[in-house]
Amino acid sequence: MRECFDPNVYKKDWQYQEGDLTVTRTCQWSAPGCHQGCSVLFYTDKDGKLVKIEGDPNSAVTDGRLCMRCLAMVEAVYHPDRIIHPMKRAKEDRGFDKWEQITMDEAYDLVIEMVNDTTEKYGAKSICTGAGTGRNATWQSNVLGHGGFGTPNDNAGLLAGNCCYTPRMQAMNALFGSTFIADCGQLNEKRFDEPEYRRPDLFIIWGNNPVRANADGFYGHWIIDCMRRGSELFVVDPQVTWLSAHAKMFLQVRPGSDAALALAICNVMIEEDLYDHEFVECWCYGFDEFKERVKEYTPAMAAELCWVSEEKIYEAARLIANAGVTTLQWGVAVDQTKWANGTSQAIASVQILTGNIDNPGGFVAIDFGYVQSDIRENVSKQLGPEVRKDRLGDDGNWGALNAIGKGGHAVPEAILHAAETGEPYPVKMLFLCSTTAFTNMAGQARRVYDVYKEMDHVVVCDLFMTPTAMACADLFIPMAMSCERDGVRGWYTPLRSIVKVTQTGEAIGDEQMMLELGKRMNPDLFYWDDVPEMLEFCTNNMATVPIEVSLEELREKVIIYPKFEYNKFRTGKLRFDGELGFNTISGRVELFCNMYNNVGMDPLPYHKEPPESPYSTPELFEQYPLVLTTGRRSWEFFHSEHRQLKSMREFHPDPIFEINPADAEQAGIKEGDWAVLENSHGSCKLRAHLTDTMLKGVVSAEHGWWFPEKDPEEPSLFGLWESNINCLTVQGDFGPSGYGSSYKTQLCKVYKAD
Ligand SMILES: Nc1nc2c(c(=O)[nH]1)N[C@H]1C(S)=C(S)[C@@H](COP(=O)(O)OP(=O)(O)OC[C@H]3O[C@@H](n4cnc5c(=O)[nH]c(N)nc54)[C@H](O)[C@@H]3O)O[C@H]1N2
Ligand SMILES: Nc1nc2c(c(=O)[nH]1)N[C@H]1C(S)=C(S)[C@@H](COP(=O)(O)OP(=O)(O)OC[C@H]3O[C@@H](n4cnc5c(=O)[nH]c(N)nc54)[C@H](O)[C@@H]3O)O[C@H]1N2
Ligand SMILES: [Mo]
Repeated sequence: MRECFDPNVYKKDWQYQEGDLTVTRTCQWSAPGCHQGCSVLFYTDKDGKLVKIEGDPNSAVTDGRLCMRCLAMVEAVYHPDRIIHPMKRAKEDRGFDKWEQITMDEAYDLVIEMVNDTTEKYGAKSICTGAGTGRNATWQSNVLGHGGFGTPNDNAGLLAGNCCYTPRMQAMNALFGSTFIADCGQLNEKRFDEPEYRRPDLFIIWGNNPVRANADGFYGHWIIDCMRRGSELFVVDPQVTWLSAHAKMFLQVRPGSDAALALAICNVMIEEDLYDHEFVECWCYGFDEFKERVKEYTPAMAAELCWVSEEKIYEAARLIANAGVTTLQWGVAVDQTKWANGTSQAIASVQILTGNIDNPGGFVAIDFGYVQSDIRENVSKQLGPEVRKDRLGDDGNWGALNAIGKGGHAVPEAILHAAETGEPYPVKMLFLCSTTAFTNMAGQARRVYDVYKEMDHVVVCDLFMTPTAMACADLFIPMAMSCERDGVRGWYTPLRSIVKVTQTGEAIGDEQMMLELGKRMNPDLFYWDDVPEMLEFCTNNMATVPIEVSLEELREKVIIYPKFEYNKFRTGKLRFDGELGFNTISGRVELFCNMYNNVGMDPLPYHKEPPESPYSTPELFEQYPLVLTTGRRSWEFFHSEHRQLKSMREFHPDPIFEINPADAEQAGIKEGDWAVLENSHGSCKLRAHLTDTMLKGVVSAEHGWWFPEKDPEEPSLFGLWESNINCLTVQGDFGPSGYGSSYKTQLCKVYKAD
């Protein structure tokens, strides 16, 4: 490892003094929200107040780097808008700023009262818990719901078609039997000095902007570390990104056409005999059927659909096939189309044909190391199958993979349907941790808002008063920032400590709240004395990463790397039975997918047009002549968060949409104009940013916008409806699997606002 900083200043002890300040080496996860878990130095003063945060140069994970949101942490922690005491409100005052501060004990009693009331009237399953994306808050409310409230129903964040990572994860599960990620050397502490490691020659970056998003445990700058060592990039995106500007080749595609492009690339790789014969013949299943299928996807056909040239598709296939070691880094754009399954399968197939599977620098199978999932599993085991009984979405009406429970949670659309119709039973109480549904997560904001308003009881556990909490919460429980909670970070490897260094008001960590409420409701199950004891139990009982470690040891070591191995399919380490090969039905990588076939889905990858597109609905396209993709991430915000931070709003004051200058001219829009984006589902208002980086015919609009500075009460709700792009998206139009939704494949028109 390099040491270009002063080791006398940046020490390796987990905690040390620097003048009057105590420095703690640990990781920052959430709150505020993020997927990463960057290694940080928290500086606290004599009174235990956080005064500064820096990146930890002694971390092999992030090497001292931090993003702008993390650098502004002190501003977030001590923000005057933060809610730091529990508050309740009468049901008739929903939507109005009429809160009454209560004690934490009163808050717990109130939750129990609400749970009992709902259970007596309708049964516990009428309670739904909700958690958002991969913050350090995805499991606690689920576990509490299952083990404390006694409901099988989680997932009331209502992400349409579970279209975040679930489709890709499921494709990997069905095709490979494990989860795979790009190997940037991050799985070993020695990184590039690990003798077995070699960097990829080519990254395939598909529908993803990892340097901004650092999504799903994958730190984007790992790619840059590889680029510095010679890796090249192939990027597929409708917009020029920093990475695509540095790419060997960039294909600027129409949103929603990715599967056609991937299958055409496969077509050329097979036609020109450029695929890896050893891998395909020895380790893949269903090549002949796959080969037949991709014959339909000629470069000429794909070129027309994707809005790229035929030559470029040939060139892409040759580049990928001849590159040497290639790896795949894909993003949520793959999931955010109705046909997410076929698309994930198609893109994964490109990688499979290169044969770079579980090899150094390739697409590698990882131990999930997902502490949260393991806790859930452990609780479920103790509760037995009863807790799953009658879960919403298990009745077979919500897509083929949901029908066999592959989603792992209640199905968002089934929850929504139950709440709207009372079928098969009503939904009457929501317990929400880390999600704002109609502000940001759900696809059809107004519809979800209507449903939430009708609930008997709503509890929101959050940091700030959000539009969702203001609209419908009866009880608000104030949650802790990352630096205010002890925890364990496990999302892939390595394992990282999360150390509490300060406390603000009565703010409480999600796990502590879960434990305290759990103890009151089901003490046999929530038997741990305190959070550290519970976390130690969890860490030492992870199904996926066998590490025995005390919390104290983890705290002192800061980061622990479990041993990582390559080529596990060649040594019998991927399959449940220890045989060679992959953990799939055939034991091979399935180009023809048996699991899909067994549940009545198309076993082969395919392209279908989005439900609304220039080709599937040409008449609608006349009315709404632009393709709309939404929610590309920005540096300053994590979803609906960070809008109250001055330092972020200085860089990014307003919601924007990006549009090619030629399209803007046609619509009579100039740089900075407020404009209305409208389609058959609804409309909202954003500011135009004219940029040549955007593919002509496509607009890209931001998501998650509300305005903490505006009137908090109904009907404004912090200006929620002004710029809410999820007024233009849908909920309930998922693909055959039950996954996928059109967040990134809508149509719209654009005109200047008054
Ligand atoms: N700063 C920040 N980081 C985040 C988040 C955040 O809100 N803010 N959110 C987190 C979450 S939950 C997630 S899921 C991840 C997502 O992170 P990413 O996977 O990077 O997702 P996006 O930024 O939505 O889109 C990435 C790229 O896809 C392109 N794109 C849009 N439509 C299409 C399409 O149809 N096809 C193709 N090929 N490309 C398309 C966009 O132009 C963009 O450059 O980020 C996580 N990280
Ligand atoms: N149009 C469009 N919509 C999208 C997307 C898109 O690309 N386009 N992306 C979708 C995707 S991929 C996702 S994953 C969803 C994400 O949607 P969500 O995960 O629901 O994100 P938020 O709406 O920001 O709500 C998160 C709330 O949790 C709070 N919070 C932060 N950290 C913690 C914590 O540790 N504990 C607790 N209890 N609370 C915390 C925050 O203050 C915030 O109010 O959005 C989806 N919505
Ligand atoms: Mo996401």
